[in-house]
Order: sequence, then structure tokens, then C-alpha cells
Amino acid sequence: MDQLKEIAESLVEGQADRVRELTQAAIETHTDVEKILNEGLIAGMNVVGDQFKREEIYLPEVLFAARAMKAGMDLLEPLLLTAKTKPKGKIILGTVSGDVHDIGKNLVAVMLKGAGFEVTDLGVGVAAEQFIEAAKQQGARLIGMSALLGTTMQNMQTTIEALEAAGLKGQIKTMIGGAIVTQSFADKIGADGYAPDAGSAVDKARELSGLS
Ligand code: B1M
Repeated sequence: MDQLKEIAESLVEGQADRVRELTQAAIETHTDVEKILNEGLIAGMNVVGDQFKREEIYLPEVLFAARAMKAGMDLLEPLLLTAKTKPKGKIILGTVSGDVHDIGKNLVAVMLKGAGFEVTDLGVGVAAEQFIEAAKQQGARLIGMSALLGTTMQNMQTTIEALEAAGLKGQIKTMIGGAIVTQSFADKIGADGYAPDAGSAVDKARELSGLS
């Protein structure tokens, strides 16, 4: 079977050891790292998402798949991090309050670091005040928020409103993303930018930091 397909299928089956082994083999045979990520790990996670939606699998299986994704990501991360550029500016990153999904956010962090950004990752369940306090402390001009749930995406708006109330909107810009988020939602809540995936998150962060 095709190496990348096998990674995706092993991830769907939640076999972390197998995913680690296959990812290592793909790296050793010089398969393009972004191809391993997109056509192996992310492709597998998309299948898991569809199966979960159709109730063909349940939370434990999703958790096993998430663990398998992490096993592969741990190997890819150092390779994605080979920064070829000078520091590009600071960004505060986190998954919003009430939301524990962090796989996509972690991927965005890796890509941003790889592109030379100084990333402060606040983790998951990050409240509006935490985003703003960290940005002020670090002197960051950009806050990046991730959300994957219909019930938590509104918390992005809470942060933007808190920035506005503090008189910082415009000085500190906001970029949002996550499977549930769209450009029209970003427009509606007044976010400065939206990116559909980790690659375009880098382009958007460059644009919002005045670097493109
Ligand atoms: Co959950 N979950 N989950 N889950 N989970 C979703 C999101 C869901 C769509 C599944 C489904 O029904 N099909 C659904 C949400 C439905 C909705 O609200 N519309 C859902 C649900 C319902 C839930 C629970 C409520 C289930 C329950 O308890 N009954 C629960 C909520 C827990 C909580 O947060 N409070 C829950 C729990 C979990 C796990 C813990 C089991 C696990 C998360 C593990 C972890 O993250 N450490 C999990 C997972 C793995 C998923 C799915 C299957 C996969 C998410 C993922 O990692 N995708 C997901 C289904 C899906 O999304 N198709 C699902 C891979 C990742 C690389 O993609 O995160 O989209 P993504 O990130 C992309 C882009 O979106 C973008 O770049 C990334 C890379 O390209 N991006 C940004 C992300 N953040 C960005 C930020 C940016 C820019 C771009 O700028 C700052």
C-alpha cells in the first residue's frame, strides 16, 4: 500500500506506534515533510472527523486517533521547524475558553515558528483576559485564536470586544481559525484575519504584521 495512505489508515485505527513507525520510515525515504503531514496525518484525521460525525465511531476512538496524530507530529515537528528566516514578530496563540481541541492550533504554532515568528502558546481554554494580558506583557501585536466548536467560537468575539474595551483594537490585531470558523464569521465578529489552514495562517500572520 502507498506509504502515506498507510499512515492515514493507521491513524484512523488509532495505532500510535504504527503511525510513529510509518512516519519515521517516510522521513527516512525522504518523502516531503508537508506531504507526510497533509496526505498522511491530516488526511487520516479528516476521515476520523467524518466517521465521528456519522456516529460510526465514538469519543474513545477519536482520542486514540488524536494520540496517533501526536505520535506522528512529534517526529515531523523538528523538521517543520527548520526556520530559514529572521524573526518575523510575536504572536500570542491559544485555543479559546471551553475548547480543548489543540491539534490544529499546535500545527499552526509549528508552522509560524518555522516561518520565524516568536510564538507564545497559551494552550487550551484560554480566556479573553489571558490573551490580552500576554500580548501586553510580551509586546505582541498579534493574537491568534483557534476554536473547533459551535459553542466556543463566540469566545473569539469576547476577546475582540475586550480588546476594543481596552482601547487596543487595531494596535493588537486578531487572527482566527479552526474547522468551524469561516471568513464570513471573521468579518461578522470584526477579526482582522482568518486562515483556513496552517500554511495560510503563516501568510495571514505575515500580512497582519506588515511583513508581506
Ligand atoms: Co472533537 N469535535 N469534540 N474532539 N473533534 C469536532 C471538532 C467535531 C466537528 C466532530 C464532529 O462532530 N464531526 C465536533 C464539533 C461540532 C461543532 O461544534 N460544530 C466535535 C465535538 C462535538 C466534540 C465534543 C463536544 C464531543 C463530546 O464530548 N461529546 C468534545 C468537546 C471537548 C471540548 O473541547 N470541550 C470533543 C472532544 C474531542 C477530543 C478531545 C476527543 C479530540 C481533541 C483532541 C485534541 O485536540 N487534543 C477531538 C477531535 C480530535 C476532533 C476531530 C475529529 C478532529 C479535530 C482535529 O484535530 N483535526 C474534529 C472533527 C473535524 O474537525 N473534522 C472534532 C485536525 C486538525 C489538523 O485540523 O483543528 O481544523 P483543525 O486545524 C486546521 C485548520 O482548522 C486551521 O489549521 C489547522 C491545520 O491545517 N486552524 C487555524 C486551526 N486553528 C487555527 C488558528 C488560526 C488559523 C488556522 O489562526 C490563529
